[in-house]
Amino acid sequence: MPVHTRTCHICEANCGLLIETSGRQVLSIKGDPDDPISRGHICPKGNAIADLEADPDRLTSPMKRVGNQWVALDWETALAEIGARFAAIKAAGGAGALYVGNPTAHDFALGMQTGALKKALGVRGVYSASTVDQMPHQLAQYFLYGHNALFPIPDIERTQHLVILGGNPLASNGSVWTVPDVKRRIAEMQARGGRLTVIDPRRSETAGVADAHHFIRPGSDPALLIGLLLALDEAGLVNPGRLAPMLDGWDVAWAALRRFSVADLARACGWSVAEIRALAAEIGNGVPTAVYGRIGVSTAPFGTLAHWLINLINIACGNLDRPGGVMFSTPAVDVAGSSGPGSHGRFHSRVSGHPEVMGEFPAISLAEEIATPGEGQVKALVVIAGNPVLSVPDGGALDAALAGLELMVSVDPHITATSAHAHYILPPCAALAKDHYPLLLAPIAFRNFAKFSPALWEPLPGQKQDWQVVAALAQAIGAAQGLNMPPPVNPREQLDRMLQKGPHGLSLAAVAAHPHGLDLGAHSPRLPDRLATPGKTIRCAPEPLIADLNGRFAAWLARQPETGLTLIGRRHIRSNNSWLGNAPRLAKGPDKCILLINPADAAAHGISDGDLVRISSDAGAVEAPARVTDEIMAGVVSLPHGFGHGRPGVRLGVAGQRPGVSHNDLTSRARIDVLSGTAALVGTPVSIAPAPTTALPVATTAASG
Ligand SMILES: Nc1nc2c(c(=O)[nH]1)N[C@H]1C(S)=C(S)[C@@H](COP(=O)(O)OP(=O)(O)OC[C@H]3O[C@@H](n4cnc5c(=O)[nH]c(N)nc54)[C@H](O)[C@@H]3O)O[C@H]1N2
Ligand SMILES: Nc1nc2c(c(=O)[nH]1)N[C@H]1C(S)=C(S)[C@@H](COP(=O)(O)OP(=O)(O)OC[C@H]3O[C@@H](n4cnc5c(=O)[nH]c(N)nc54)[C@H](O)[C@@H]3O)O[C@H]1N2
Ligand code: SF4
Ligand SMILES: [Mo]
Repeated sequence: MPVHTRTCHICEANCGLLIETSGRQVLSIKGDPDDPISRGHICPKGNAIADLEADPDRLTSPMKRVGNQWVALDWETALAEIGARFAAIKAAGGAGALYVGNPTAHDFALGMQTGALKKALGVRGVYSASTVDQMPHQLAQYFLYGHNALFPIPDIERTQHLVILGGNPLASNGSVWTVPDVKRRIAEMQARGGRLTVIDPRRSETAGVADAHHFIRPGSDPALLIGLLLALDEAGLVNPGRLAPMLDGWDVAWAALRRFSVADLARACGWSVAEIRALAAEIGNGVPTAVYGRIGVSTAPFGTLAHWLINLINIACGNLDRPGGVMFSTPAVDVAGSSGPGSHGRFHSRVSGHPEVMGEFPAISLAEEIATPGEGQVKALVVIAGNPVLSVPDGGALDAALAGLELMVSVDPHITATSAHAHYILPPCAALAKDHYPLLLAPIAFRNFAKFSPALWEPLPGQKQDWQVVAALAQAIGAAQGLNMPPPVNPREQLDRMLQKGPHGLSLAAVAAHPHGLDLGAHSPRLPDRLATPGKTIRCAPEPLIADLNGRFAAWLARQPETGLTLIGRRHIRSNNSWLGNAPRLAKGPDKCILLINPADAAAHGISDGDLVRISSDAGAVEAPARVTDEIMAGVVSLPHGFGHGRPGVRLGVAGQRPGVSHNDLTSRARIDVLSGTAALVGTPVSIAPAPTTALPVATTAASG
């Protein structure tokens, strides 16, 4: 039986797979030992690709909602109707909007079509999963290095000390850091005498293999990070080395930081001054060290400040652009070298005046843009590969708002909590009928690599690949308004051009000649050339960051320590946001939608292990069973996101059997990192109580929006 080499499209790790097939049936999926990057690693989600291909709930033709019935349509009719309805809405003064979800980042061909769709919809700013995710990284990099896509990547193969704040790569398989087989790589680092330090309000799976784990109060990482910088300074350990001539505003940054005292900062993050000094002494001891922060620090009220400070620590210790520290990649397609640097505040959102960031509006502002009458009110929405009702704070408000749209189109294989509101669902074919190239992921990999995986087979008759769906949708919407639309981008040709222009001078054929993947080597120092700032300097004290530090952060610090219970999330190796719950082999096993609660908090609230708990916030209330465990710090509870498939209309047979509740029925649209527009998903103030014994609906949400 044929065995195909492939890259897993599900998460950022990009593991190499060997897929054995018979006809169009998947017989087995294994990790590819000859993939130079993943070396045979696979997680349960990679195997679940077989379930995704065979999912009986996957839609196979365009669907139109008529009353509460779904009616199958052919593509031509669906696209013509959508075009005509959009043109009529536009003519009557309504605005369009576009939300782009996470799987788009894993489909290079799809991402190439969104520009045309923006043009057809007439939108300037888009909404995407980035503002519930990594936008603070991008904004900090835009300020510091002059380009939002200049991601410093931990050099795990050479580092001697990896410090992880707010990331759990053993569950997530790494993020903004393509690092397949991460558990073994951590073990290899430890075997050569290196250390792993994890800073997390939960003793996560990654903390479980760390040499040191410290709890931290949710949302307080900037206090710790400033404390570390001040302690490095006090101990005489600030030594940027060869970076020193590149630093612009270095003294300005330090002057701003020195207004804070380590004692106040320590109190705010729940550490002692001695603990901060001890970690600073380790970070500053001269061995190659990589400080890395991920979603637990990005999706927090001071996400951009946190990433600025992480970069400053790496700079202060000479670990930026140093083997074994954090390094800039040299990918086969150089996104940072061939795209615009990004932007901030060129225009603002209509209702709340949020500044655009990298051409995006905050995802939390979509609901108000739909629900608030007036000129420019969003009346038509296209969602591509997204499930914002479950993924964006205050899903209840978005749920209510979506119901009021005049036209909603979802490009999604499933009827989900979000696409259930659509007037039309345009389903793509399953993943194995699509090409794969890690266009946006290879640039954030721990090593440079390239790998092209052609589709295993053609889409079934009547089905389309995602890029074809979005290209056709853009043409239909544009044509109905009489717009002069550019022809669709041919993904293979475009990728070939990008590879040829890239720093390795490759081509699609040259990459495809290596079906297991092409290793392009470890990262090498790139500064100052790689900087995209006008004078090739690192702008250490960007004015908006200093203002945020002196304003919002200082005010927050003055209020610390705050008491009261707060909520954080978590990921499970068998999940991927909201969209793998229908794979039988991932759904089986113990219930995952469980609230973790510290024994002290459980006792204080009269909650025992296994009890159903009612969790309430300003946004709403949900109920979930409790697990009492000291793996979560006192004062913090943890509930995973991506559940809540019990909402009306959802058609996910397997996920629906244990739908769970949505974390984002508790998160608030009011808690954001103002600079980047990114939602604060961690640290939501909540109260808990044993659930009343009378049967309640699984999820209830405060009516709002
Ligand atoms: N509370 C809380 N909320 C969070 C997070 C958190 O940590 N805590 N994490 C946030 C993060 S990091 C992210 S990235 C967002 C994700 O937010 P979203 O991207 O909005 O949502 P997903 O849950 O990833 O849903 C993806 C959708 O795409 C569909 N889909 C899957 N594969 C394909 C495909 O190949 N093509 C198409 N067209 N559709 C496909 C699925 O059916 C699903 O409906 O969630 C965020 N929300
Ligand atoms: N299995 C699985 N893998 C995934 C996904 C998934 O849903 N499931 N989603 C994918 C996506 S879209 C993304 S963006 C990545 C995310 O990848 P990661 O960033 O590694 O995400 P998490 O596993 O949620 O780890 C975040 C950690 O931050 C901690 N944390 C929470 N609040 C704070 C805080 O205030 N400070 C600190 N220091 N820590 C805090 C949490 O306890 C948690 O352990 O994962 C990707 N991979
Ligand atoms: S770690 Fe990520 S890329 Fe690797 S098999 Fe699992 S889901 Fe796929
Ligand atoms: Mo994400």
